[in-house]
Amino acid sequence: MSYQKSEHLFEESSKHMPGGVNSPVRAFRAVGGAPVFIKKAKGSHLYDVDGNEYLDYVNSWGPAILGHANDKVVEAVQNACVDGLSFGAPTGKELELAELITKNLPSVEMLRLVSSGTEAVMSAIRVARGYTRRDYIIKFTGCYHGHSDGLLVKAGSGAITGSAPDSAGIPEGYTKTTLLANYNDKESVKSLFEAFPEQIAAVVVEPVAANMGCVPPKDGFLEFLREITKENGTVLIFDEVITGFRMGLGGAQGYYNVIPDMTTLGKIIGGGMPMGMYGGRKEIMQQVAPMGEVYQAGTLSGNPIATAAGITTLKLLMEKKDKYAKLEQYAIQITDALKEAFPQARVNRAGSLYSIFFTKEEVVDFESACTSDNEMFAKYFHYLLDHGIYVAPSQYEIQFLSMEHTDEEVARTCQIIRQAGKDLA
Ligand code: KE4
Repeated sequence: MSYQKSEHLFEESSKHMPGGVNSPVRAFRAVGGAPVFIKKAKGSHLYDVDGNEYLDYVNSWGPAILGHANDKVVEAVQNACVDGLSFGAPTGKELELAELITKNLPSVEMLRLVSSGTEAVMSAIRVARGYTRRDYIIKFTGCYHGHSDGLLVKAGSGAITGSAPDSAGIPEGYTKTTLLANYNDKESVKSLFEAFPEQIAAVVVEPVAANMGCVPPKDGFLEFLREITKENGTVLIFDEVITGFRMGLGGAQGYYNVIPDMTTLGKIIGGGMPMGMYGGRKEIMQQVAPMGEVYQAGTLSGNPIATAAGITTLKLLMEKKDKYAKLEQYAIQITDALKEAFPQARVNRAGSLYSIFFTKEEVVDFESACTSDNEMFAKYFHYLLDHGIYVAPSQYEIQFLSMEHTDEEVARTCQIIRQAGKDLA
């Protein structure tokens, strides 16, 4: 494969944008080499500027669950554009999208649309603090909830592979009310509630940790979080920016049947356009301005183009709901191939979410995830890329399937993975 044009674009982009990218994980820093610059995408395929074609297992980090450039979503966006791009005034599309979200996630009795997952989680935490009149929150080491100041504490995703997990530029005061627990470790949560009685506003958690690689919740962990937060008058926030409409129409809360007080969404509900959502119990959401005293606003919140894409995406997912089982079956096929190819590695899966860790340790939290051999991951990544398979360029991400992947493409992927196991041994 030639990557010449990508390398040139990367060199030029690096003069104008930090790391040549507009989001750190895209820079391939964790795996080395220059990122491939994408020219276009359709269905399950990406096409880079050098004319290389890839089977895509990143899918824009989740939004492209229907496959890229779905004809009906593109048509909905095109039709919306000719009526105006943004009004800064309410539209019926926001109501339609809100109704679709609540229909599939009944715990979201009331919601606010925003423009990113970061904005969604940042806002949800502010509302939980306003509702409880408490300051502390609990997050889990290695979980990532966007880049708002108070949450960039031992964060996952690109915050692991870039600089130290704690970001520069955040005054200590912004994070001293952020308490850290370990994922899948009930005792670490209990001890914080004992140390901060009646002071914890919220527990925010990825119901499947997907930003330290894929780390599923141990049996009973989510149920435990539900109970201890209820006992302490603490708001349980499920950050479903990845799992929402990915693990099924009911998200992770439907998959595991554990119902949070608040939910955040992003990615899929925008169908690839900028979109986020925070919502939950009506008595909590009524705290939000202009109804209540918690302020949050956004020029492009619920804009007519992103809502058009989101509405069409969710309606299509509701029509295709039987295909979620297919996504999970593909993930089982691929993870079986990974286990066969790399018997020394650990492969985690939750629904159709999965990732490989090049470590002999069982990976159940951030500490065990960090025992992975990142150099081996980089070799694996580039082997797949050179064979036309585009997976996440970091050990601490997961793979995303689309409903456009076919039996043949998945079988070919498994064959390449098995060959990688032989060639990289
Ligand atoms: P955005 O602000 O990137 O839309 O969403 C932040 C966010 C919030 N919560 C969870 C669970 C998330 O995974 C994310 C963002 N996910 C990363 C991928 N690990 C986005 C990719 C990137 O940062 O470029």
